[in-house]
Amino acid sequence: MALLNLGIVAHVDAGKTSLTERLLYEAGAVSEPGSVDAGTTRTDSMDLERRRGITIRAAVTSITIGDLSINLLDTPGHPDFIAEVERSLAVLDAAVLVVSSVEGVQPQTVAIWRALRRIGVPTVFFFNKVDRGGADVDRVTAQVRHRLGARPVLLGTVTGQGRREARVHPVDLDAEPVVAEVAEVDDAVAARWLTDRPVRVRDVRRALRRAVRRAELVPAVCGSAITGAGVRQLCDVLADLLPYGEARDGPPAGTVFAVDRDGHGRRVWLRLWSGRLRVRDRVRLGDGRPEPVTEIAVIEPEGVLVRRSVSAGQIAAVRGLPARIGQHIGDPPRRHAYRFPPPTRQAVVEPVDPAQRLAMFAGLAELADEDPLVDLRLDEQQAEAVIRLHGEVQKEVLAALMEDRYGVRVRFSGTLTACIERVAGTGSAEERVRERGNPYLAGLGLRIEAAPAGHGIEFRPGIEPGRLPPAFVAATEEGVRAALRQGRHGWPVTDCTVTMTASRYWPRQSRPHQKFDKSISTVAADFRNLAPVVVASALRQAGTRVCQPIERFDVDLPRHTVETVLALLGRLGAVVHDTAVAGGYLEVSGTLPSARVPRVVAALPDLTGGEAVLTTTFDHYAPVTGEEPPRLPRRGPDPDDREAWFRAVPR
Ligand SMILES: Nc1nc2c(ncn2[C@@H]2O[C@H](COP(=O)(O)OP(=O)(O)OP(=O)(O)O)[C@@H](O)[C@H]2O)c(=O)[nH]1
Ligand SMILES: [Mg+2]
Repeated sequence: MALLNLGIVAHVDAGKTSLTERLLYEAGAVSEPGSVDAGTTRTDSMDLERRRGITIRAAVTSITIGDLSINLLDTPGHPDFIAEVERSLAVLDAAVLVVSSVEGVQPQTVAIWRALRRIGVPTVFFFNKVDRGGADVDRVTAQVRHRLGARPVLLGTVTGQGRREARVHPVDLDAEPVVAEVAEVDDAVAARWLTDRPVRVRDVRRALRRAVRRAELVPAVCGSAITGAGVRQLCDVLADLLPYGEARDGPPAGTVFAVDRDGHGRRVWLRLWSGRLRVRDRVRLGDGRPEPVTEIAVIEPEGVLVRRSVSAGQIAAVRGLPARIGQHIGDPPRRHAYRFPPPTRQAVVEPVDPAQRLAMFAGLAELADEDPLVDLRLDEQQAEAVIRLHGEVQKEVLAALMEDRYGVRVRFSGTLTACIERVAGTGSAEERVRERGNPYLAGLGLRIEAAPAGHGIEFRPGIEPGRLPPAFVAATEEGVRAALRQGRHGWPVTDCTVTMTASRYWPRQSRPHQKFDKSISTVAADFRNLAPVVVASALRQAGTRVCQPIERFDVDLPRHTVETVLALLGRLGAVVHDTAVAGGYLEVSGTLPSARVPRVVAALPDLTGGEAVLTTTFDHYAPVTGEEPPRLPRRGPDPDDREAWFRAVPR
């Protein structure tokens, strides 16, 4: 059976979860559509999602339409959870972008549309909420054309718009407006149409399919996720016009896009691109040791069912693999990664009751495993948890999760702008085994070099394979990554390549008549603990530069306020790139350090009588010039004092 992995994506509250529920009902998977407002949907299954009526985690369900099996991925719309959407897009075959026909194109619609285009995901629009007062399908069609630069092909018309009785009527593929749109991108259809010869439905369908796959045209359906109007038609379009995921032969290749826990423990969710993965197969992730798959559950219309294997194209929840989000099995197809904006704020999490410190860390460690944004920083003396944030809702959600799941009440202190450190030059360092007070049974050399912006951290074993047991290479990488979470100025270091240039270990040994003896044999911890010492001196040599997030801003200013507002922006370090006059307003756009945004937001209402609206989005990181945003105190031993490190982390 053909299989389609379909994402449902949109701005917050556009109706993704309601539409997912309605599709389940339409396909006969549930006998009654669940409701977001009553907390009875299948995909908003976390307590917190049901209480708040918002989606926090992407969730998969499955339906069958004719010969086509569809995995539906319902995603969150709130910008605080954009990272979750980013992870989901990486494993999809196609997407439905839901746009409310009342609110129209919203900021997150634009962000998600750009991501879909960049990754090349074939898309269908669903113009939702035609049953609500204020709905205007023509307006939203024009908006997606102008604001998104998309070419929608509207395949339905609506009657009774804005009322509960609104109905949607299909438009035939050989109808004039459809053919006109398709003729724009298909020469064969254009040739017949322009010479007034009849255009056959099957030719239009073929041309339309091709244009959807190439993302030249976007089929659009209108309707209501609540009354079900237009949803049947959406199903037809999905089955008829979208390209199915191809199932390729070959060795298994997959991408891990989520991690969660159920009553039986930890599961990793992966999409298999090619081959087949069976229970008891041993799988290697990165440079680690091969680990056996102990259980496979595949998403099927009846639910998540335990199976002996998962095959190419499918999504499965797998137990046994210590995989992290974003890791790959085998060699997956290269997709254009799209980076949504990184979190630009950070805060320290503390337990309200100091006695719950350990319980808090245990809980946060699990949440960090499920959400890579929860950035836990620990050291021996003073445990502290720092999380990177997109916004206030994310904070609330984390606090509620900690209380619901682990019974720990937490509070946040000191929300700060999250800067990064970039490596300035090149630095090398080496620690030899048992020399100069090195207490660990390991020798290690590392070279750190600057890499282009956006590169992230790349670790290269750099030595011939087999020279060092894989477990020691993995432990070194772990130690390197942990050390880079705090650079010389206390910010995470990124955009660099770290190469292992030397290594030495003592093989497993035992004394006569005894078992393995750790005191005379190297263990993984020796490499994990030595790595930060070598990183610290290599970084000292390379040098780092603190960079702060810079936002792009847009603001419309009433004419009489222009002078005072521009003066304020200038004082706060803004750079104006563009201005345009529109009506009585001056549209101003430019860039501004994130750290200054709150001050502009606070001052605008008074300066403009509440008339100006400022929108900002992350743009890039730039070296701090002038006043550095406040930073968290650096934790752990002084990076320039090796002995202090050796004392702090004894062997
Ligand atoms: N009248 C009407 N209301 C709708 C429709 N679709 C969704 N709603 C309502 O809009 C609100 C948001 O719907 P959801 O389905 O939770 O939207 P969502 O896109 O999943 O929201 P997030 O996951 O939080 O981003 C709920 O109160 C729904 O009942 C529709 O077609 N018509
Ligand atoms: Mg939702």
